[in-house]
Amino acid sequence: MTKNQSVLKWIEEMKALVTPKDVVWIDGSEEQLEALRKEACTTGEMIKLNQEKLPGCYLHRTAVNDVARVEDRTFICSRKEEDAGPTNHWMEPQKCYKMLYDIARGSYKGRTMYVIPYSMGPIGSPFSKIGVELTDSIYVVLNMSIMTRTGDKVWESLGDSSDWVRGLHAKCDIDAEKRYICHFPEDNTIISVNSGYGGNVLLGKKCFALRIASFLGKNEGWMAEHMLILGVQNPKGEIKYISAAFPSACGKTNLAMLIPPEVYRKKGYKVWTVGDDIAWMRIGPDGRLWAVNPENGFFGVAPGTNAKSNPNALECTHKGTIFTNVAENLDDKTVWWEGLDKNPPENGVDWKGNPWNGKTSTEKGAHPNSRFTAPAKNCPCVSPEFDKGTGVPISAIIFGGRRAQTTPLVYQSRDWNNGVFVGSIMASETTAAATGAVGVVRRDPMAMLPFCGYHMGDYFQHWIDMGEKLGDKAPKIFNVNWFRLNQDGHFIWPGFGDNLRVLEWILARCEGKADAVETPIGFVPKAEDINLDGLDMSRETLQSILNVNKEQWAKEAEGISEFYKKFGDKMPKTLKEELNGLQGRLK
Ligand code: OXD
Ligand code: MN
Repeated sequence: MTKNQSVLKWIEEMKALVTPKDVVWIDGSEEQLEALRKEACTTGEMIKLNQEKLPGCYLHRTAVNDVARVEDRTFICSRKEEDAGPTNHWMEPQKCYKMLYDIARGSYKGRTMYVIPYSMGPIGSPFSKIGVELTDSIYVVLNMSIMTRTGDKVWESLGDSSDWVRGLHAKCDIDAEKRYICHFPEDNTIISVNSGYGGNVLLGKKCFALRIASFLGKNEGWMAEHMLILGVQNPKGEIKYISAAFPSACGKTNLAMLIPPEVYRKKGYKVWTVGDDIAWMRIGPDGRLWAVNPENGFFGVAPGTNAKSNPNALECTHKGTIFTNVAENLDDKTVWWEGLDKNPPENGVDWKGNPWNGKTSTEKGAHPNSRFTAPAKNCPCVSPEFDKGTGVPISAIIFGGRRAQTTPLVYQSRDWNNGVFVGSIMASETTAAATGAVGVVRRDPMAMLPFCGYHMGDYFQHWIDMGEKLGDKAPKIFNVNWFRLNQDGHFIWPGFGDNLRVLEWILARCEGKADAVETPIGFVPKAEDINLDGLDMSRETLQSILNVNKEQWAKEAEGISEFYKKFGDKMPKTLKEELNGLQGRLK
């Protein structure tokens, strides 16, 4: 417990609002967590899995109407509407508080209020920030205990400071019509009602570590980004760190846990995972950009995770993991999802809780957005720096998306501001057209569209300001596209572990050790400078995905120009000049 007056006062206010039958303070002890797991199994909230095959693992099913983040019901309630910007939903804060309090009032009746103190980032690290989440869900307590550092140590670290993020979660009736995920950046407050799905209710993750933290970062001079962080160790034992932003379904967790191709492994290359989703980055005493992963676990998408696509992620899920909305195998109390293996259970239960025979059913066993919540320490390649709290120095920042054409395998921006431009135009195709035709392009700047807690024009300016402060110590900025298709609609680049070949060129560029060809969009590798040893790919094929097609890019520039109009006066002049520069070079 804590004597912190700002915490105690707020909890009293919230108790008076939601009227719980009792209050349980989460202390971080294994005994308390174990008692909660037992209770959740008794009530049916969780199912205990086969403890020999999956020790410490449990299964949970959400309501069928509550399986994903709800962007259309997510609000940024800054005092002024223009501060939320055109890419966020906005509501006037007092009106929103009233609406939420009316929904939450009395909703804990007969239920327990759990008080979860948590630290985003290692406790006591200068990067870290503290939050308190109140919830009426044991599932939330147990997930937060994996995803963040929780317990009494957090109170010690907070002391009597009032600098912490308030988070109220109330399950209410899981009524989709009254579901709201609301952020009050100026009050350090998050309120989430009528959901039990992770991304909406594990308030430390998207709500705090991205939406609230991006706002704090702008005001305090640091960055909260939707980025993985990985370290590449070369045969000399030197480790260089990269952070990378991709929209969902572009393989972020796979890249973060990459297994080097055999020829690289033999030479002694290794990849270390620091984070798979979020990076908090600050300028260190040496003037470089340093990053920590504020989370303590992985909330990964289960379908498609298998021994080939990501053996490290699969390994993470073998102990101490909570599965959400995957299929259950009743014969041996294990779990299954599409893409795990070719052996679905015959005697199973699908994610909706219905009897399910994976051999004959045409229905999916696991929801496409089913998840595993696994402790980071389970990861075979977790970085030794993970828990240190000093962060890792970032050499390169990578942006990427899924593009059938147009964007080459990799290119380097001309400088920092041009790199900010590259991030601001990030895009992915919503449909991977089998014919190779270009799908519908959705722009998702820096993969932050659903997560930026303030006006995106101001966010771009913040990136530009950070570059100014970093000066010549700034990381180099690159863009990658693993998803170019050939005329038959097949991926040209093998992806997965072979992406290390591209990372090697990127890191060589950072050290001034690799050549490049200048194009209108930036610097692309010479085909002979990407290592193809052990890969069945000709230099000509590689060249075909390094080429920059001026006509396609002229069309792209038109789309960017249209997209930029959205941000009105807040669109930084620097980025408009970057666009003009690109258009000029394309002529
Ligand atoms: C996530 C997401 O869950 O980006 O990480 O949606
Ligand atoms: Mn994410």
